[in-house]
Amino acid sequence: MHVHRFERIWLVAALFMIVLFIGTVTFGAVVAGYGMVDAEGGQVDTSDPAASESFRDPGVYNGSEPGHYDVYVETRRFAFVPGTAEPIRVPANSTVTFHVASADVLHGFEVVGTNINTMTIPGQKAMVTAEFDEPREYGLVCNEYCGQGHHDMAGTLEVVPESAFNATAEVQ
Ligand SMILES: [Cu+2]
Repeated sequence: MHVHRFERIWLVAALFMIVLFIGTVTFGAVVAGYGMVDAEGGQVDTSDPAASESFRDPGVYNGSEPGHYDVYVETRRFAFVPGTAEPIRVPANSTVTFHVASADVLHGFEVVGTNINTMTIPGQKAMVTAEFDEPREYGLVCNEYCGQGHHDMAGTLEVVPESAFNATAEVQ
């Protein structure tokens, strides 16, 4: 059977792209550790996340070790609580686990400029752990379309110098 030269070139190119796409997805899942929100965080009651066993009142909490913090964030149309009305503040040189739950519909929680990025699926708590070395301000955005105010759903994460972090006032 004769296959035209151009057709052969396109066949090879298409095959190459399929292998490339499967390769990037496999790399992300196996090497880079990207994954779906799983059952690890436990379930939350969407009508009142704070009342759920696996959630707390939104805010910053001391973690299990010194230098570790747990930050509980509710995503709701169209704000992060905390994050939008008042910034989330954590000290530099810390390890922070974000526990994020939706109080209504599907939202996203992305810390701009980092690889912290998760969906917040109603009824399911999402967890992401990250280290912050340097004082810096980060933006927060929702990247799942959640309604007519979605484009306004943004917030701030402040990583402040350790000396400026008032642990007793800022940690619940
Ligand atoms: Cu949104």
